Amino acid sequence: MRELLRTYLVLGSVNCREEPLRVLEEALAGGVTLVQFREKGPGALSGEPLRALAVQLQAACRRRGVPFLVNDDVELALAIGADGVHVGQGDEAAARVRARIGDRILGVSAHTFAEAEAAVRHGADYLGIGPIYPTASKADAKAPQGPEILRELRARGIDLPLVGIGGITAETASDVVRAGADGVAVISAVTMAPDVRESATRLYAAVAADSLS
Ligand code: 3NM
Repeated sequence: MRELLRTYLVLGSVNCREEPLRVLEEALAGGVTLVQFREKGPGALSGEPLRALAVQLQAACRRRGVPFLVNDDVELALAIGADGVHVGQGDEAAARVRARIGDRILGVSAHTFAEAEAAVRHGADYLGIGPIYPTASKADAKAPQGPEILRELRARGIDLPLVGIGGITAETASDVVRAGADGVAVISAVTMAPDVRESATRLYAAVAADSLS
């Protein structure tokens, strides 16, 4: 799990300047290690177009052997046979999701030690910790916490794989990993980059350099 979290791409059609499949394929070619389909925000797809996009993106991940997770929508994840689900604090409670998805990957967003501790007890495989830096990709994001939150969680005994999220770029990825994350989850640093493939490669290299040291 820790290696899968190194370069974690979160995306939906709303986050892409061009065809989401093309953006994803470029990002996969650049070295993305895990993908979460998160179709949220203004203009988000629903119904059959949502499912069709999920299936298309999942197929691209399969071709590369990269696990494909679905944000929030357990029904959709089960219907298409996704590799896992990521839920926030407001989504269906983690323990219930775990019961429904069996041994598929379960990721949970946590913003405090108490939330992290509860998610561990409820059977999460990894935690998404954020926002680390200010983000424009999530309308209801909480206040940025800096990499310090990761240090605090590690110091207080959270051993589960952790990924930092929120405003992270290739320039700041090192700080996030050095603070205790196994990897970084990003939307805009990759999906909005002028060169998607190159941005994924740079992100992967930044995380890998610190993971080995
Ligand atoms: N969750 P970007 S921040 C999806 O804090 C998401 O839990 C967050 O996008 C959290 O890399 C965030 O463009 C948005 O900042 C991340």
